[in-house]
Amino acid sequence: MKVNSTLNLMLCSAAALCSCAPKQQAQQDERPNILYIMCDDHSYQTISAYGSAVSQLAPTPNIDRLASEGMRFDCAFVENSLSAPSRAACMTGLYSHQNGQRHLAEGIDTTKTFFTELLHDAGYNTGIVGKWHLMCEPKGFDYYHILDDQGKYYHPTFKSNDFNGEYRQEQGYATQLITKHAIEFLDRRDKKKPFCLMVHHKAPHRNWMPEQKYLNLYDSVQFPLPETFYDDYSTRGVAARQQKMSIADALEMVQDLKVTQCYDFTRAESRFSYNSLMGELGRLTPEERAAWDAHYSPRNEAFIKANLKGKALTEWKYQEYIRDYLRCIKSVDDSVGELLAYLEKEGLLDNTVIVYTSDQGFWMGEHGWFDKRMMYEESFRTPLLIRYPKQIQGGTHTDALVQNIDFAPTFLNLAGVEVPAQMEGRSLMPLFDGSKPEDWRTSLYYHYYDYPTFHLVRRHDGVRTTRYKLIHFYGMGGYAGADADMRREGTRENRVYQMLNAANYFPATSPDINYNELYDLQTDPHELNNLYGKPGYEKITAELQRELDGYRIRLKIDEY
Ligand code: SGN
Ligand code: CA
Repeated sequence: MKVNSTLNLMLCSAAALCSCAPKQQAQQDERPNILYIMCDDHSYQTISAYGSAVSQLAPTPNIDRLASEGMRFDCAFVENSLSAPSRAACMTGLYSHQNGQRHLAEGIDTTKTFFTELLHDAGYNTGIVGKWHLMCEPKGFDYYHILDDQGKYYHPTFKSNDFNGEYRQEQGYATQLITKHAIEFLDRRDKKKPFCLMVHHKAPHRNWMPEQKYLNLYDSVQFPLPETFYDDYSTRGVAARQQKMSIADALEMVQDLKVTQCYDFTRAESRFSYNSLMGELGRLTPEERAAWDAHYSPRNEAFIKANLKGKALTEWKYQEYIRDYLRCIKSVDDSVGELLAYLEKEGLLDNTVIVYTSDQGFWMGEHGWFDKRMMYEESFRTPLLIRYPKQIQGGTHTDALVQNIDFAPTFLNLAGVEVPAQMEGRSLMPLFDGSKPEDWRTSLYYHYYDYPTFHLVRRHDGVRTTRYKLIHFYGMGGYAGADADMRREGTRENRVYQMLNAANYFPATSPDINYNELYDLQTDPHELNNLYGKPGYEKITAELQRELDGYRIRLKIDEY
């Protein structure tokens, strides 16, 4: 049994000793509440508590409060850097190949237990609002109010048990609506029970459409380029060179950068991008559309007049990409502020474990990229902040290696519920006091499967220790690299593949690959210098290979 059996007792006696706010005393069951806030694609580089130069120019004071009053995890990672796989790992505590959600368009194995089912059975009042993105009904929730697939920024459609499970369009901006529904859940919850509420923001997912009031925010700020912006991938294999994530080429002028004039209908991708933005703009009210045009039209006209080329053009794209992204983050930061204010007002702040995280990392121009998927740091690593004053001292941080499979065991542990033996993750509670148990893990396993699809990131798996990273890129190129699910007609994956193929998305030649990369994160934190096969690295390579093979055998990995 992985659970701390004295926990309930400890919490009950701690609660009995402290002088709580009147409203809090009304909660008879003193087990901690859980508020899990997860944004979609929020990079740690854009949270000011993590200290990057970009974030200092666009601070996130409310999210930072969770760090100054809680713990900042500096080595938090995902096991597969993609939305649905990450969410499936969070719900089940299992790696992708175990929970069935290896690809974006694949369905999770619904026979697997979700931690919310166990919390619910143990007497928790459970809710989820926002992006769900799994192709099954929310399991283990008293209440759900979830977006349709990726969801829309403006006037999105939600499915809810408030609407008898039907979809309805609502008026408003996604981040605000999700916050509103989260607070409604808290207001209406069964106050005799502890709650577990998952708030899953859509923002700041592509195509980064800011809230109206923030359209002009950061207009005059020039954001510094990341050191690796002009990476030439010279020490790396084909996967780093043949992706479609570059700001220079893959970021779409219309959909992503909102320059409506810059379509090129001879390119199927540009047609798609144009239609996509027009669809989004078609959702705006006339007033919102006027505010939108008042911001983007003069900017676009100036851009067209400037006729930028080469680096100047790429850097313009970077600035505009990052401005829109950070504007979306501003609304998310407001949302965190509202939720904290609500908990404070209700006297719930001390007995609620508040988690802030993302479904994966995101490139803010590092290596010249946007999106994620790769095992390189900015995609593999996620922000993670936990505030729980009963056990965590404010302003602390940890470098323990943690992963999204750890959430399910942590929440069960906090609730005093036994953690099922098959869950792969490990409760983070032993880290809360700032120490690290002797037997804490010394490496992490990662596996990305989603090829051939959007962004063309090749399949790879690997291990990361506190200092080194070994990555193995593998698989046949092009459609030959598709697995059975992708090939089966009628599957969502196959439809995605067919659509991309029709848009000439795949390069004429995509070689079959089978190669490794090795990085020393201490001497080369930006992962520019692949050391694999270099003299002097034989011993560490063999050690990491043994570690990787150990995972593959123990976890019964069936492809690599
Ligand atoms: C969409 C985006 C991609 C993104 C995936 C996955 N394209 O397909 O850029 O990688 O989602 O994102 S878009 O043109 O539709 O915006 S994830 O966060 O759901 O994994
Ligand atoms: Ca995501």
